[in-house]
Amino acid sequence: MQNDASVGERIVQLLLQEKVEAIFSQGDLSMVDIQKHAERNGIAIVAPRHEAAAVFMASGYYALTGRPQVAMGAIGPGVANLLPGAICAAQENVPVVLFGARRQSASNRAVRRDRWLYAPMFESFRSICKFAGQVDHPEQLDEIVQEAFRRALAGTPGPVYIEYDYALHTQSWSFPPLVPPARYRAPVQRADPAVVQQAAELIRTAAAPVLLAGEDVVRTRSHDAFQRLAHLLGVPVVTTMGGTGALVETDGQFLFHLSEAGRRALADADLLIALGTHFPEMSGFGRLNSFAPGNERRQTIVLERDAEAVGVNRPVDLAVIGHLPYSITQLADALEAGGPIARRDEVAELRASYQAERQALEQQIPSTSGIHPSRLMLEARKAVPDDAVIVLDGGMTILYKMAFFEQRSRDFLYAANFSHLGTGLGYAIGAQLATGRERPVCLLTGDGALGFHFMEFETLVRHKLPVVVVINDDQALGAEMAAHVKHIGHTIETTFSPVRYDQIAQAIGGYGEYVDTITEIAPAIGRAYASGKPALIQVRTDQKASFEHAAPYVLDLVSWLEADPANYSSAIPKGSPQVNLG
Ligand SMILES: Cc1ncc(C[n+]2csc(CCOP(=O)(O)OP(=O)(O)O)c2C)c(N)n1
Repeated sequence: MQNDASVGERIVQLLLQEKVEAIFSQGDLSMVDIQKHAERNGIAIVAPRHEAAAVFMASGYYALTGRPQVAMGAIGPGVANLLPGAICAAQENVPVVLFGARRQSASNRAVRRDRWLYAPMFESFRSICKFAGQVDHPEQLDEIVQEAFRRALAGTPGPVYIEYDYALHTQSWSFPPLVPPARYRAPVQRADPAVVQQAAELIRTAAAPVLLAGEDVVRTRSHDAFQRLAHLLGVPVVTTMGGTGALVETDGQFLFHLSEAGRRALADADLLIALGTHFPEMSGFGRLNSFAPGNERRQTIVLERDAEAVGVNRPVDLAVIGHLPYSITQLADALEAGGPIARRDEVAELRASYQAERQALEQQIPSTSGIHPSRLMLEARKAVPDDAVIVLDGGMTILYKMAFFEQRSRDFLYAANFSHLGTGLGYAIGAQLATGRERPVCLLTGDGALGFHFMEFETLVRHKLPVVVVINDDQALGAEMAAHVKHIGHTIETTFSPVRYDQIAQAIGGYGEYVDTITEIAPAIGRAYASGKPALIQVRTDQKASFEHAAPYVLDLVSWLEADPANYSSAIPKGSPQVNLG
């Protein structure tokens, strides 16, 4: 049966089939028909104040649901502003479906200068997205949207871009019957049982396996399956940064991979079982830094959905290709079917020494005249509910979080590969929308990071999203200061004037408090949650903390700059000006 509809309505029909629940876009004439039909069909429409943040919001929504959402920009500059968000989504392997309105097709190809609301952007998006398609005629629409979802979700996920002639989108066309997603893209696949069996045997014969959980465990919502596997094996568990939350850090098997205990577990391991990770640089590609000792004699199994990602960052011995919720369960089933598994006694001892190490780190927090950011994290941990979604943004703030703010919930959002500052508020908005307003969400952020998209606080207020923002306000780009002090002797453009973000939050309609004593941090965060409003707790911290005392693990994390042979600067003799990394 033919289906007479406008192009905008047809786009919405195609999105509904893909279970899209939110479109992040401002109201605009160039997408008016899409918005009209989206609203009629119960798709939430949430406007960002900057279109890059729309992409971050869609990414946050995906992180909590595993389902791609849509971001759109107004014709011309609105589309241009999507670009940085798209670049970040590509690096974070996030499937966001981007729609960009474009001037009428004839005008697009005309020889003209200085056109209004026009820039050629297709090639820019095509160079960074997994797919980019142009709709010049209604008949092309279905296949382009289908290809966009197919490519966004196949293999390693990523953003896709659909550009459409804006004059077209209000026009009607007689469309063919809708084809359901199951008929135009392959369902997720189970792993080959024979390979799963091989993996189970390798694990059974290993003396000391270690589990490494990556971002895909979290993104595919495989927490239960992973926890079952981890508890079945009773071996140490480390996670990549993006895999934070795969196993809560209160679990007796969790060790931070840069801690002494984590390093010891890795050094002793004869088998690394890596799940849903490409071995990111921040985790030493799975072979450098804490993964280096014993690496040559260690075997590696990967559970991965994308065959193309296997063996790139480090060699592997066995690849189990399949959708993680299936493959992890298949592996756990195969292990269970093989009879009881010998427990490793060292885990309890490693965990005890890990906890002692964390306590020692707390004792080593220097006393500073202002609040040390480490203390901020310890105090925040007391007041942020255990089940809160934790969103992170900033520079040094990241390290303070890792060392002093224990991850007690399964949900953690951070641009772990690209480290794109300014993602935090958008991620938090998407996460809060996806989980509903009852679930606590906390954004821990540097003041620099917050500044990139601070007006999104108004988006929180407009949509009554009770995110609690906690600012590590050192009035600086803290992470940049050490290099400046060391290299220049002073800092250039790394500090900010004092800003009362709490008062701005109040003026926008949220809850705000300014805190400059340690004992007030936790009560203020408690009051923020009790307010039920979007809230902002501004904690004034010591500016010098970031460069006078190195944050825990900072040297390990930056050591990748020197450790990777692919980084040719390490071939230049140390001390020469070119390699002064600050
Ligand atoms: C969009 C973007 N711009 C610049 C950087 C480089 N950068 C990394 S950390 C950092 C400082 C961040 O400052 P802040 O958010 O205040 O956190 P702090 O280091 O003080 O904890 C900068 C500028 C980046 N990662 N992303």
